[in-house]
Amino acid sequence: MSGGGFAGLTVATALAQMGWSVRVHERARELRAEGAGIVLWNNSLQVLDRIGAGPDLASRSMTPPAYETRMNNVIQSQETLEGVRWRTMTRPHLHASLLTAARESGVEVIAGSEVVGATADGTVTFASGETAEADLVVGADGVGSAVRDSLGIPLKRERSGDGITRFLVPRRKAELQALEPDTEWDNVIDFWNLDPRVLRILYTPANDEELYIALMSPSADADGSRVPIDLELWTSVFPQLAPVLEDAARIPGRYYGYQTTRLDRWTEGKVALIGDSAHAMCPALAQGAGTAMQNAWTLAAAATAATDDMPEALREWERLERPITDLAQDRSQWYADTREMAKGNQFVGDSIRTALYNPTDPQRHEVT
Ligand code: FAD
Ligand code: 5PR
Repeated sequence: MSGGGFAGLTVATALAQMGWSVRVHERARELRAEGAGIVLWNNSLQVLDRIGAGPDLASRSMTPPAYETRMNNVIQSQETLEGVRWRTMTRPHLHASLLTAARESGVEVIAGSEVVGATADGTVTFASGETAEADLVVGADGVGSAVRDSLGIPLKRERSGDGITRFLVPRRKAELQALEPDTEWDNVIDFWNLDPRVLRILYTPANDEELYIALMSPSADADGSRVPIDLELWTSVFPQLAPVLEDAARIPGRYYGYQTTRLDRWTEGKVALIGDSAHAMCPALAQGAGTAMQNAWTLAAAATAATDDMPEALREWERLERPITDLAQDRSQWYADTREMAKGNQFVGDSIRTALYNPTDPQRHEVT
């Protein structure tokens, strides 16, 4: 396993529980998640349940009453998402839950170990110059994947004009309530302003104490995409969020441009790619990590069921599982290009299909 992020820890845990002996090589010296908050849906929550991470995850995460969308502070929709499983949490909490599950399942996690490449026959090379052989190599080393690049798999990158800076700050619910008493401050609130200037704040409570806020602006807008944030600009457009914007302004922050990566293929011999190394996507549907964990589970199951031909089993896994991830990538890119999310009622039809998928259901590909 190359990479100890959400994809790598999930596939490692699933494989270990299915009887494999598993080693995760993580480049960073410390095992922790970068970034702020995250939304997960049924597709990944099913996987987290199956690998035993569910209860720990639930202890510090929440399901907000609704996903609200506003345009110029006018409510467009409040989607209560009846019958849809979803939860919000911080990234560090999700990572810690996965790491606990991995260790309890006997996964060996080696920090400070950088992978520089792999070959189709299952040989992995490390920055130290050492090599190792494996029956299955998984490249879960993120959007800049060394495993993917070493295999020379052709890819296409599509960049968007918009990008985002994300923060974890204290909830300050009472202060927000004092400023806007009629607002349900436990909701996810997607505050859009398109006119006269494109500025958006996605407000996501992650638990009782922590709030995830993501500030979006076009990369061409120098003040909007500046970090640390331009407090005066953001509070002038979103005065009701002033208390939490003041906290965000004290954090250095980093502006990420949206992008999609599409590969010719996700596998090469005994090597499979999952997560951002294979299918990085725009965050609109909140499915980057979700699809990473979904594909981690299905890959572990497919590799475990493989008899003597691992490369063929991996190709068949990609054939079956890739369409649902392609759909999430396409929909997320489309939302990023059109900003159609600003109209509200976004989680319907094809835009909710990945979220509803259950990768642990053995009957999921049967035509009914
Ligand atoms: P990563 O999290 O990038 O992990 C890769 C790991 O590999 C890292 O630990 C890295 O240090 C390690 N590594 C890298 N290179 C090497 C190497 N050579 N050798 C060894 N180790 C290496 N997704 C959601 O599901 N919901 C959301 O709400 C959501 N919001 C997002 C918001 C933004 C602004 C962005 C940019 C993304 C968002 N995503 C979301 C997507 C999500 O963050 C990613 O899809 C997810 O983190 C991918 O997991 P991963 O394990 O594939 O990659
Ligand atoms: N949803 C989530 C998110 O974090 C972002 C978006 C949508 C949970 C941005 O980070 O549309 O950009 C989005």
